[in-house]
Formats: sequence, C-alpha cells, structure tokens
Amino acid sequence: MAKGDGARARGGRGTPAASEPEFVQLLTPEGERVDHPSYKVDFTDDEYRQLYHDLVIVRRLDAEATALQRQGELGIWASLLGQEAAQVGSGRALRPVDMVFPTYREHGVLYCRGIDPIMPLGLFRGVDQGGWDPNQFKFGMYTIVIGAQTLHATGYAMGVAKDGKVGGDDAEAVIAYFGDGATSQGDVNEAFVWASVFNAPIVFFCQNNQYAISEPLERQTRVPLYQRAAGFGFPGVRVDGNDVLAVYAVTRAALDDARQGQGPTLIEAYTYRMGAHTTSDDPTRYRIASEVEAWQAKDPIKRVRAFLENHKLADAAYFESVDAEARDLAVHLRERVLEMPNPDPSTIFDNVYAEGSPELDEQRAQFERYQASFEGSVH
Ligand SMILES: Cc1ncc(C[n+]2csc(CCOP(=O)(O)OP(=O)(O)O)c2C)c(N)n1
Ligand SMILES: [Mg+2]
Repeated sequence: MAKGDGARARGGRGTPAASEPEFVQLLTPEGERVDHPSYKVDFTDDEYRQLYHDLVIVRRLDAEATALQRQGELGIWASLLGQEAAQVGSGRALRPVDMVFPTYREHGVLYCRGIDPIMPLGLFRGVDQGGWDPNQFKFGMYTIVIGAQTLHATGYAMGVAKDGKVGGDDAEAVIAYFGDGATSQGDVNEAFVWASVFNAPIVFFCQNNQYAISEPLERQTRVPLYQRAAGFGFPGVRVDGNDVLAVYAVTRAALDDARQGQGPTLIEAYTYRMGAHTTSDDPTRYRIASEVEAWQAKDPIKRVRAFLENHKLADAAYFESVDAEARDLAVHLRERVLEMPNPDPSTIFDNVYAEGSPELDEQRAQFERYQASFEGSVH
C-alpha cells in the first residue's frame, strides 16, 4: 500500500541519549505532524486511514488472543500491546520481495505480510509446532530462542549478497526483529559482526520495549542501544516506536540502503510493552502503575486517530466501521481457534528430521506402546 518515501542523509542520524531520549518523530503523541530533516513520508489520505485501520485490527486480534489464553484456549500468548506502531510501521515499509525473521511477538508484522493471523495460534495452542514455509510468506518461523533469528537472518542476507541479488530498487532486503534484552545475547553481537564485515543487506530492528521480562533496560546497557551499531561499523538510528509514520520512514530508508548495497542498519524503535511479557507474567511485581500510565499517554493508535480527526480525514462513521471490522475479524479468529483439531500425539515425531532416523523410529514405537497402554482405561 503506502507509497510514502523515506529519505535520510546517511551518517547524520540519531542523537545521544538523555533522560528523555531524542529520536526521529513525525507524529507527536498529540497527533501533530512534525518535520524531520532526514526523514519524511508523503502518504495519501487513504494511506493514512489504512495505517490507522491496521493498527486497530492488530490490537484487536492481539486482545482476542489474550482473552483466548485467559479462557484456557491457548497455552500462552505474547502480547504486542503498545508495540503496534513499531510493527505496522516497519511491516508496511517492507516490499514484497523482502525477507522477515521474527521473534515470537511479531503478530503485527505477520499481519502486514498478508498472512492469516491464525497461523501462529496453532503454536500457542500447542496443536502444531509453529511451522510454515518461510519462503512462501517471506516470513521466517517464530523464534523463541532469544536472538537466534538474527544469526539466521544474517546468514540469509549474506546468501542474498552471494547470489548477486543486491543493488537496485527491486533487490531483496532482510529484516531481523529482536528485543532490548536480546542485545545482550552473544548471537546478536555475532550477527552484528558478520553483517558488518560482509556488508550484508540487513536491517536489525530492535523493539526496545524497556523490559526483558522483569529486567529493565538499565540492566542491559549503559549506552542507548542504537549507539552500539557504531562499534560494529554500521549506522544506528533511534525512532519513536509509537509513531507509525516515523517508523515507516526510518525502516523504508534502512531497507532501501540495504537493498542498494550499503549494508546493515540498526534501528532502535523506542516503545513500551504496555501489557505483561506474556500471559504467564505478572508485571505488577516489577514496575509501577505510573510508568504504564505515562506510556498510555503516548499510545500509538490515539495519536493517529487525533491526526485523522484534526485534519478531517476520517469521521465517526469511519472509526465505527474499523471497530466493527476488527470485532468481526476477532470473532472469526476465535471460532477458528476453537475448531483447531488436537493432533495425533505421535505427530510430534514427524518433522524432527527430513529423512527420519532408526533411533527416532524406536522412540516413536515406544511412545505408541505407552499411549496404547491407556486404551480401555477410564482416565
Ligand atoms: C536464549 C534464551 N535465553 C532465555 C530465554 C527466556 N526468555 C524468554 S523471553 C526473554 C526476554 C526477552 O526480552 P527482549 O529481548 O527484550 O524481548 P521482549 O520479550 O521484551 O519483546 C527471556 C530471557 C529464551 N527464550 N532464550
Ligand atoms: Mg524487551
């Protein structure tokens, strides 16, 4: 959809951290458009409305998944509440040819790829192993191992370069998502080294949501995360992660740099995880309510709505229609989750190896004998 063009002067990006961090911003929390010397967007009215639409749908589907978990229909859920702009902004900045390597929280990016939101729910319901064909959707599998996907993404991006697919407007770029906590992982730092020295066509997209479960950002770093990139030899930029316009512009520019052969960029999307880490977590044990309230005032959806209202780009009927569509999609998602069949227990062995193995066959046989021992039992 969106055809807004991001633009920037390479090298002159980002500003040092202060207590109130500075970042690229194009839409204030009050919904006012502001200019930035290096980044801009030029959306049509329809495209602005479409971004609002996406943010609302993504939040509503996420809320439905949280509710499904609370009702025992999912084993666990990792909510993206508060991170909608970071995900929709970057997800819409991708071109169809680009390849995504997500964590376990990129439901908004997945939606922007045009993927059915039911897809990851089998994983969280425990009825499948979360597999899909990454090449079909240009979207890798959800990765629970913190930071691992940055290495997979870097290897993939190096492959893109080796295939000679870098250079030109229609070349392929790669984006790897990860969190603030992941920046402390060896994998992520190794990925930065390899991507840098091989000039890989990759964007490292860090959603700094201020916490790694209960660990706050100050336990991960003494410098702003985006500044880490300088030590690895590529540019870093911090963007207001609750501003969908700025995220779009910054990501589009970094992707285009990558596809044109200018190597990696680290984007730090400065945002906040408004909900719990997952449904297994109780954030009241490690953070205070006033912090959450301060971030609610910077809500990514409210500011786009204020912008649309102030500029008379949308009326009450439009907002109602988006809410109604979101509700319908959520109801539909719920119905389909409840219909997901339980798998035959032995399917757990199916995809361990492409060709199987005698040892695995023995384990399967043993497991099937064990299962059969319950036949006729009332328990
Ligand atoms: C290698 C590894 N270590 C520990 C964990 C347990 N774990 C799951 S989520 C998480 C925190 C991740 O924080 P962050 O990278 O900031 O991502 P967020 O969940 O905040 O989006 C940890 C430590 C894991 N999944 N993998
Ligand atoms: Mg985090």
